[in-house]
Amino acid sequence: MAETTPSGALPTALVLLPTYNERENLPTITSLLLAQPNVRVLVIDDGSPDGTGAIADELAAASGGRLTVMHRTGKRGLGRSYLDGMRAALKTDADVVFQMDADLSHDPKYVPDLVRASADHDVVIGSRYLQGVSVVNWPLRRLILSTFANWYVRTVTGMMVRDCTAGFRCWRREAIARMPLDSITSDGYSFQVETLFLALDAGCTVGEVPIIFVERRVGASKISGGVIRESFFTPWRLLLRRWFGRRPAEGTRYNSPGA
Ligand SMILES: Nc1nc2c(ncn2[C@@H]2O[C@H](COP(=O)(O)OP(=O)(O)O)[C@@H](O)[C@H]2O)c(=O)[nH]1
Ligand SMILES: [Mg+2]
Repeated sequence: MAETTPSGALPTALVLLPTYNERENLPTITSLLLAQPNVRVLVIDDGSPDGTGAIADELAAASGGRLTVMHRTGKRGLGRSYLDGMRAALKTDADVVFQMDADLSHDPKYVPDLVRASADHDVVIGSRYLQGVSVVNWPLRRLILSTFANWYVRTVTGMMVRDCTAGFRCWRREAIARMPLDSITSDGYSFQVETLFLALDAGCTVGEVPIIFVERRVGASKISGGVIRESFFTPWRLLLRRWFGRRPAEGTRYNSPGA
């Protein structure tokens, strides 16, 4: 990471890594992440039946404190996991906080690119749709679904972001502190859309850097019909809340920025 913080130090990154049945992928992705200086990892496991949580504990024990594990016991969900992870991240001194899939679709080699771009933006998206379509190994059906979803979200909400449903993101911790985390209800792709929408409403600047997304080689996708249905209604729900919901006062901070 070439860029430095105002104090001259390298920015520290905390990577939030939600897992559900990722036992084959977790050791590889965490070793690639921890090979980078100034990167720490928080695995957020939802009681994976395949024992991912126990593997995460073993990796944590061997990490010298750079990898920690949150074992969630509440209702399962990607959005809920990220919200718990973001609340935990606010209590750390990390400069930036990553959202990232654990199935190696988001290559850790892009982490420095996103950190660098975070010098100019509150939120940086690892984007699949900046230079045409950079997705490898997706069936045509999935590609059409994702491209349509992005067009749909952009058209309804007016957000000028190429990849609104991307799950690879780098937030300045300070930007998360401005988010109304308790008001976020959606899961899956809608969670990505809702957080982006609220970040823009909170005055955050958003940048995108290109990545090549590679579909997982091992394990199974957890995308469900319910998640796709939710994506259809979410943009409208967000607009209605913006038009008719209670507006936060100028400069509202929802969360303490932490340590
Ligand atoms: N903690 C947690 N992680 C999840 C859940 N569902 C999916 N994930 C993780 O979220 C990431 C993306 O999920 P994936 O199934 O690959 O979604 P896809 O890439 O859209 O097909 C992976 O790291 C999954 O293990 C969940 O309910 N809880
Ligand atoms: Mg995946």
